Amino acid sequence: MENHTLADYPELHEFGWTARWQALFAEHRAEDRLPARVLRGDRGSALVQTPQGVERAKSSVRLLKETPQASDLPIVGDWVVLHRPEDLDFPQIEKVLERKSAIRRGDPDKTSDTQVLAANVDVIFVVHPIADAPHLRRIERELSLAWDASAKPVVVLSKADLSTDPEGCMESVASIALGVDILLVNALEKSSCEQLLKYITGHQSAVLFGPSGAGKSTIINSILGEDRLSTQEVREVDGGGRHTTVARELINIPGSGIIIDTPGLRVLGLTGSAEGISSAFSDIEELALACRFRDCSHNHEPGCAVQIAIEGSTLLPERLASYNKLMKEAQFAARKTDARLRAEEESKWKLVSKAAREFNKRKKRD
Ligand SMILES: Nc1nc2c(ncn2[C@@H]2O[C@H](COP(=O)(O)OP(=O)(O)O)[C@@H](O)[C@H]2O)c(=O)[nH]1
Ligand SMILES: [Mg+2]
Ligand SMILES: [Zn+2]
Repeated sequence: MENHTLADYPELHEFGWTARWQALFAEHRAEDRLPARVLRGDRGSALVQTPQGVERAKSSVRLLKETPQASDLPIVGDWVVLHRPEDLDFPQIEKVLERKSAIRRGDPDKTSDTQVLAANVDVIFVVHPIADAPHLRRIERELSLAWDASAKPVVVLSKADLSTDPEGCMESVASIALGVDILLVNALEKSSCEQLLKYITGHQSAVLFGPSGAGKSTIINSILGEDRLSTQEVREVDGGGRHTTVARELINIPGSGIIIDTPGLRVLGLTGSAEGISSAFSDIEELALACRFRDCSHNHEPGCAVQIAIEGSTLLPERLASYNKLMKEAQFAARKTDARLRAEEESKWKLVSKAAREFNKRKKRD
């Protein structure tokens, strides 16, 4: 499907333009319409890459009206249809082409159920520092979100140069990051960071995901060989990085692929989906197939294969606790979404029945 001899818009090729986007754009093709990729979404406008260069664009009023969910509005990585009428100062984004993947988190400010952090990525680099022992529970959470995104997760253990036992860290992460490649990286070293490039050959797109101060912006700067993105010194006292990347930004690595930088997020809420968790905890899910009861909660039911694995020390109780915690959180998020959808549905029916009552009243009068 991903055809690399695209006659149309060769200028967009290095930004990830493929046959998929060509086909989706074809429906909207018109004289003053152009395809473009969102490089950065700012409040109210977006920086987009068109076949002719970089421009600032705004979502059209119609797009805003027709998009009920904020998470469906243009976000970094999106491919969009740009309308560029001559009498307007700003090109308008008319349509967001159907995403092939999206990394989401539960939205902490409840404007919608989930917030999309980046769209149309092939690879998600879960960047995690190992200057201190890796935070396995956070990695499990990040991987659960990553597995949900229809993209390949890869764990990048950064600050390997500051670790006293990088190999040991890698081993402990390997025990919880099943089926995932793990890279040891010193973000300050170009050659070390270039390990990431083999995952995005042929102009594929990746996003860097992980806590603030992990080295995400530093990795991109090292690969580019220039200080394109601002980075922040780690505070000596608590070792925590400060928040420096405010915008999510799409960077084209010449001759390679695309990497999207994201700011570290303090709150990393799960979405209502359990699928990512199931993939991230395939060991537990597999054990559970052998539990006597299909709805086993792996607590104290007889014939629980998960508890037997814990007793036999082939599964750590912390990992089961982490799985249970994430599942519970996802179920809560799903209920919240259901409640909101129900409320919307109810208010819609209230309007409909009110309209019907008024209609009947009028009919009686006539
Ligand atoms: N020694 C060392 N320092 C690093 C490494 N990665 C990042 N840093 C430093 O950690 C700080 C935070 O990095 P930054 O790239 O801003 O993190 P971000 O928030 O994930 O983008 C900066 O001062 C970097 O120089 C690494 O692998 N080794
Ligand atoms: Mg940064
Ligand atoms: Zn069980």
